[in-house]
Amino acid sequence: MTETTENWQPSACILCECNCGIEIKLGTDGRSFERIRGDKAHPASRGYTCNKALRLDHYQNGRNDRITRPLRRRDDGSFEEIDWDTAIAEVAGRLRAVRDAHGGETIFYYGGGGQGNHLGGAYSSATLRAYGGKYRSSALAQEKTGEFWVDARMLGGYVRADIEHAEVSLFIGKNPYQSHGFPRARAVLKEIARDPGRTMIVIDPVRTETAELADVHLALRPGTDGYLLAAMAAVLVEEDLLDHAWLAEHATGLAEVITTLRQVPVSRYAELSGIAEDTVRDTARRIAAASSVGVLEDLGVQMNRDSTLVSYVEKLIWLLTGNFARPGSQYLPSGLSPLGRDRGRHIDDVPRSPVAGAPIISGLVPCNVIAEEILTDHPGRYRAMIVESANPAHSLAGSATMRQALQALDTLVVIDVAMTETARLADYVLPAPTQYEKWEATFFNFDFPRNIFHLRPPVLPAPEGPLPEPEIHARLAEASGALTDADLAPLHAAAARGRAAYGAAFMAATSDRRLAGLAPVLLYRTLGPTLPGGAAAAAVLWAAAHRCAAENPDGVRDAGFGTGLEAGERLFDAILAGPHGVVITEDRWDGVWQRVRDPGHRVRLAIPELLGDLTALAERPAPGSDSSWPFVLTAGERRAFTANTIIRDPGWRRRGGDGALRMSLTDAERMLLSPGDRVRVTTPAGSAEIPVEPTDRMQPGHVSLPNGLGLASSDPQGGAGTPPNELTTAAHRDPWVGTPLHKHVPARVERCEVAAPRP
Ligand SMILES: Nc1nc2c(c(=O)[nH]1)N[C@H]1C(S)=C(S)[C@@H](COP(=O)(O)OP(=O)(O)OC[C@H]3O[C@@H](n4cnc5c(=O)[nH]c(N)nc54)[C@H](O)[C@@H]3O)O[C@H]1N2
Ligand SMILES: Nc1nc2c(c(=O)[nH]1)N[C@H]1C(S)=C(S)[C@@H](COP(=O)(O)OP(=O)(O)OC[C@H]3O[C@@H](n4cnc5c(=O)[nH]c(N)nc54)[C@H](O)[C@@H]3O)O[C@H]1N2
Ligand code: SF4
Ligand SMILES: [Mo]
Repeated sequence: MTETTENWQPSACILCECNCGIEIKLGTDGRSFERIRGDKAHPASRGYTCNKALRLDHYQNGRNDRITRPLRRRDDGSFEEIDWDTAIAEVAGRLRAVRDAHGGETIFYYGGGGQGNHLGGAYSSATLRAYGGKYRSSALAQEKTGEFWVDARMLGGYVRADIEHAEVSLFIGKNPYQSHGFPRARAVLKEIARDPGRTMIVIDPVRTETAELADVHLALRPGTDGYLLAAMAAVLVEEDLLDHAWLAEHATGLAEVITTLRQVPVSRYAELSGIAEDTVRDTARRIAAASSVGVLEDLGVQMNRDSTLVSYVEKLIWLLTGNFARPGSQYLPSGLSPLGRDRGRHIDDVPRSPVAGAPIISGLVPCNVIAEEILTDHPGRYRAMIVESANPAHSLAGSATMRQALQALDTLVVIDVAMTETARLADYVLPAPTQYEKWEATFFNFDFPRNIFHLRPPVLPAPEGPLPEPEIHARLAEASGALTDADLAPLHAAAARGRAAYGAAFMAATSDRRLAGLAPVLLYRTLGPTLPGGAAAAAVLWAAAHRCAAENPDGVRDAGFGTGLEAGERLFDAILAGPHGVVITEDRWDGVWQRVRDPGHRVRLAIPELLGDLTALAERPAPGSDSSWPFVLTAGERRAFTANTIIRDPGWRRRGGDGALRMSLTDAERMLLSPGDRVRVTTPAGSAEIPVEPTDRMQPGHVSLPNGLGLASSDPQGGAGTPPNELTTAAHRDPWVGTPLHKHVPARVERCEVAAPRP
C-alpha cells in the first residue's frame, strides 16, 4: 500500500449546497472510494454528514455514463471521438460564425456549477465575453430569482437566517431534514426539537420528516401559502404586534404596508388556506413574542403559486417583528462571489430578455423562457448555447419542448463529466474531470458570523482525456481571437516578480475594458501557473479574495488576515493552504447594517408592485376549483436518495429507486391501490405510469414525485423512475419573475387497469 492510499484525504460532499467536509480513503486501486467519513476539521460541518455522502463512490466510479474524449455529432446523430485541438478549433469556428452572422448576443450560456462545483463556471464569463455573448442563466433562475429580487428591493442583498440560534424557527415549503440548506441540518433540527424554550414551525402540506420534529405544523392546502402568510402578516397589524421602536429606527414604507395589510380579509384567507383562524393568530403571536425568529423558505413556495409574492410577505413577517441583524434572525452574509446579488430595481426597470421580454434578475434569464427564446423567428433568438455542468434537457420545465429547442440551435456545446440527456443532443461534448480529480470549490458560502470557504485539492488524478473547465474556457477564449500572447506577456512578467508586481500589472491590464471581461482567463494563464500544487484553477480566487477583503474589511480583519491589500493576499494564501476549509470572515451582527444598500441603511418595507397583489388574491378562483384536474402534483421532491442528476448510477440509491408517487391513504383506498400498484398521472404536458406509495404523510388530492430520477442511461437497469419535467410546462410560471410552479402541477391520477410489466 502506498502512502496516499493509506491517507485520509480532505474533500467535500458535492450532493447539496452544504458541501460538508469529508475525508476519503482510496482503495488499493487508487481510484475507488474505499471509505468516506465526515471531516471534523471542516469549520462548518465539523464531522457531520448525512446518508448521501457515504455513497459518493457511485459518482466517482459508478455506471455514470462517463465521457473522457471530446465528442462530435455525426450527421446520422451518432458521436465520434475527436482530439482537443480539433474540438476547440471547430467549436470556436462555429461560435465565431454565429457571432458574425447574428451578433454575439445570440450565444447563450447555461449552468456553471451543480451543488459542488462553481470554480470552473467562474471562468465562463470570459468565454462568453470573448464571443460577444451577453445572456446567461442557471438553475437559480428557476428557484431563487423571485427571492433575490425581493431581497434586493428591501435590503440590497440575498438574506439568510441564523436557524441554529433562533428562538422560533420557521420553515416555509422547505424540508431541511432531507434537503439540508444549512450546516448540520439534522443535528440542529433535533437540538431545536429537544429544547422546550424554542419553537419550530413548519408550513408544508406534507407531514415531512421536518414537520414531524416541529412544535407547530401548519399543514395548509397545497398552493395557498399566499393566503396563509398574508393572513399572518395582517394579524400582526390588526393585533398591533409590530416592533414599533425597531421599525421607527430602521425601516421606511411602514405606513403603505400597514394600509394594505389592514385590507386583508384574515378569516377568509385563513379559510382558503385550510388553517383555522385561531391557529393563524396564535402563530403570529408566537412569532411576535419571540426574542428571535429565523425563517427559511424554499422550493415548496418558490416553485409554487404566488411565489414572488410569498417571498415578499415572508420577509414582511420577520421585518415587521424586527427580526433582522440580531442573533437568531436574518442577516446579509459576506462572501467570495456576488451570487444572488441583484440591483433591486422596480420590476418595470429590470433588464429584459431579447425575445420574450422576460425580467433578468441577478443577470439570469428565467429558465422558463429559454425554449421560447430559441423556438421563434425573432431575429434576436439564441442560435448557439454552451451548457456547463447542468442538465437542462432533464431539469427544466417542459422537457419535450426543451429538447426541441436544444435541437433547433445552430450549435450546442456541452461541458460535462457524463453523457447526460442534454449532452445527447449536443453538437460537441467536452469532457471534464470529476470533482474529485481536480481543484474545486463552490460559492454557496453564506455562514454567519463565521463564513467559510473551502477550496478542495484533487483526491485522485484525472484519467487521460478530460480537461478542467478553466482550461477549456481559456482555450475557447484564446481561439476566439479576442486574447493574444501580447495581452498576456506583461502579466507573465509581473507574476514572475511576485504578487505586489502582479497586482499592479493586473490593475493596469484590466483598466482596458476589452481585457477586463477576460479577467478570469488572464488570471488562469498568468497567475495560475505560479500557484503551488498545480492549483491554477484557483487563480480566479485571488481577485475574489481581494474583493472580499475590500467589501468586508472588518470581517476579514477579525478572521485574522489584517487590513488593506495585505489582507486580500493573506486571505487568498490561507484558502490555498486550507484543504479542510477556511474561516474567511468573522462578522458582527451590527456590521450587517453596513450591507443594507439603502443610503441611510434602512430596510424598505414597501414594494408597491407587490402590495396590490396581496388584496387581489381574494378575487381569484381558489386552488383546486378546476374539476378537470382533481389532483395537485408536486413534481420534484427531495428525498433520502435524490441529488438532482449529479449521480447517474441508479445503484447509489439504497431505497426509493423506483421513484414512487406518494399519495394519501384516503385516495389510495378510494382508488383501491396497494403499494407498488401503477397509476397513470396526466398533466397538461403529458402522462406517465408510476408506481404508488400510499402514505399518511400526504393530504387527499395531493401527490408527489421525487426529483432527479428517470435518467436515460446506457445501463439497462438505468432509467428507473419518472423524469418529472416530462409532466411540466414552461408556461406554468410566476407572473413576476417567471419561475416555474413545479410544486403545483394540475393533474389527474388513474388506476392502470392492466398491470404493466416492469421495465
Ligand atoms: N436529498 C436531497 N437534498 C437536496 C437536493 C436533492 O436533490 N436531494 N437538492 C438540493 C437543491 S438543488 C435544492 S434547491 C434544495 C431544495 O430543498 P427543499 O425546497 O427543501 O426541497 P423540496 O422537497 O423540493 O420542497 C420542499 C417542500 O415543499 C413542500 N411543498 C409542496 N407544496 C407546497 C405548498 O403548496 N406549500 C408549502 N409551504 N410547501 C409545499 C414539499 O412537501 C416539500 O416538503 O434541496 C437541496 N438538497
Ligand atoms: N420538476 C422539477 N424540476 C426541477 C426541480 C424540481 O424540484 N422539480 N429542481 C430544480 C433545481 S432546484 C435545480 S438546482 C435543478 C438542477 O438541475 P441542473 O442545474 O440541470 O443540474 P444537476 O442536475 O445538478 O446536474 C449537474 C450536471 O453536472 C454534471 N457534473 C457533475 N460533476 C461535474 C463536473 O465536475 N464538471 C462538469 N462540467 N459537470 C459536472 C452532472 O453530470 C450533471 O449533468 O433542477 C431543477 N429542476
Ligand atoms: S448531501 Fe448530506 S453530506 Fe452531502 S453536503 Fe448535503 S448534507 Fe452534507
Ligand atoms: Mo436547486
